[in-house]
Amino acid sequence: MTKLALVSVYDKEGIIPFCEGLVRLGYQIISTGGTAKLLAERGIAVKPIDEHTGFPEMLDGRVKTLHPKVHGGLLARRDHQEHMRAVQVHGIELIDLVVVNLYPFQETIARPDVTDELAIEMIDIGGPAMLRSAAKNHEFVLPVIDPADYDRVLIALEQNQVTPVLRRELAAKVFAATSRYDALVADYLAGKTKAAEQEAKAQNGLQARDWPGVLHITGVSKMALRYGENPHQAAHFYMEPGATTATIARAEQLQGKELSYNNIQDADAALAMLRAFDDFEQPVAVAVKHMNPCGIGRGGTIVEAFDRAYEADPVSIFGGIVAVNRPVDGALAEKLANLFLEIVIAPAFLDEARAVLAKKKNLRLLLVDMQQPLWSSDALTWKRVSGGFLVQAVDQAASVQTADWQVVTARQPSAEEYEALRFAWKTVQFVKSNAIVLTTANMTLGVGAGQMNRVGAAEIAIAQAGARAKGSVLASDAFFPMRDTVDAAAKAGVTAIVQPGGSIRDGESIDAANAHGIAMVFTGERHFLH
Ligand code: 93A
Repeated sequence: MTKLALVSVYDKEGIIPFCEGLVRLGYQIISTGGTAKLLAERGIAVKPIDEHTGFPEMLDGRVKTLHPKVHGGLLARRDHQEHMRAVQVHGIELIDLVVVNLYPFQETIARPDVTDELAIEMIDIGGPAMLRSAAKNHEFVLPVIDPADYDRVLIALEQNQVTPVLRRELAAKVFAATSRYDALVADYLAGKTKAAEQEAKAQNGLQARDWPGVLHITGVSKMALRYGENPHQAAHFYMEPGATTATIARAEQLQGKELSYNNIQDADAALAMLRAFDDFEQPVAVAVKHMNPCGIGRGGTIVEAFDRAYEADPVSIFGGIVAVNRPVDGALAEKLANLFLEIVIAPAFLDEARAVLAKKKNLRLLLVDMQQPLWSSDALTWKRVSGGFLVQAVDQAASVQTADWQVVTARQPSAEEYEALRFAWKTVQFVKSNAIVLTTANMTLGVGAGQMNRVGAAEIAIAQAGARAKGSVLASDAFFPMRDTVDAAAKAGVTAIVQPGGSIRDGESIDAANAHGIAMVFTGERHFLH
């Protein structure tokens, strides 16, 4: 039996090749006015909707597809005898696939010349109705709302791979989109136009379907966030289809308030830092504020590691995010519950810990699989700039191989200093540039982040470490342009330094280190983080 596809799209991009593919697969296409006209012009066999329903498109197009021959064909259960008898009696043909995208209400209300009449006319009624019917009956009808899905739907049809999972995903996408559409209409009618316009702008700037071409991601799903970095910024969270439970996108939230935009960013930074210490094969705890580590500790137990992360900076951890690489037990939960924290991330929470933390209703607990890798080896990261995107490979903190390091001073680091330098070098990679950290082998002591000059970052780290700076080591994310940081470190009592090297003035910094009896190593690898 011929399969029927109902195609009615406002945004006609990509529809020609999709329909050509459907025809190749034996579909007969039924279509509404503008879409039918375009398809016919391009030589695609198409039956106009009025011929199919036996009823004209009317009321300026307000009634085109709102007809039992359409909705009966979409909603009838194929495994239901009565349904099948009813469609036969009434001459209703079954529709197998629906391709619809809606009148652009968002874009319309964002137009500077928008009138109320125009906005109201752009409230799509028939389109959402068809999509919802198809999505409800997705077991038998495939609803396609997003042009970004055309290719993979076609491939799935060609290969006979239309799985229940795909059907459900497409159906969920419909209801997510139509509910959002209705919410915008409601906002508009309620006079909340500013919010609606902002939403429209954010959507225009970030259409999921723009992404595949740029970033080779298909099937991205998105979640609306209450707002972005600040309340006046609309925001969404786009989630890659292949994301694993090792990622923030697929972390399981066990309790607490909904994640905010800043929460997601900070949690992601915390998780990346934590996982970077995998090769240390020890319990590690990190505390994060504004995507910088305020304390990182390691120890024989997770409680010891956390105590160190806390002691590193007991002030900044307030309102922060804690990530640990071992299960949270009752003892750690008690400590966490005594603090104000936004999120705790862990590979497991023991029942005793859940009971303790349940009292902190707002505290978000995220369960993350730490057995799987966080990143694939070819993972990309991107940043929006005016007029485009910058895309680059993720800076994946490789295991710290001191064998690759080059000692540039007369004095070699001692074994203990080496261990501390490894810890410091790993840490500094996760601090915003310019970055300087002071650490022992087990904890951070001072973190100087995001300064415009390097010695400024060093001064902050040294001041924070205070008396603890004596006997510590220092790491710098990029080379020293002059000797001032080495001098400041020596004055504070730092005994060893790790930095990439590579400045034309390296000689001056090496001389300074030698003069102060500091052991210094070059890694040859820079880790800017902006
Ligand atoms: O005016 S409607 O709400 N009434 C309808 O019966 C209807 N059927 C399809 N809008 C309707 N549509 C919409 O028309 C679709 O959602 C799609 O956006 C658009 C396609 O129209 P055309 O094929 O004439 O360009």
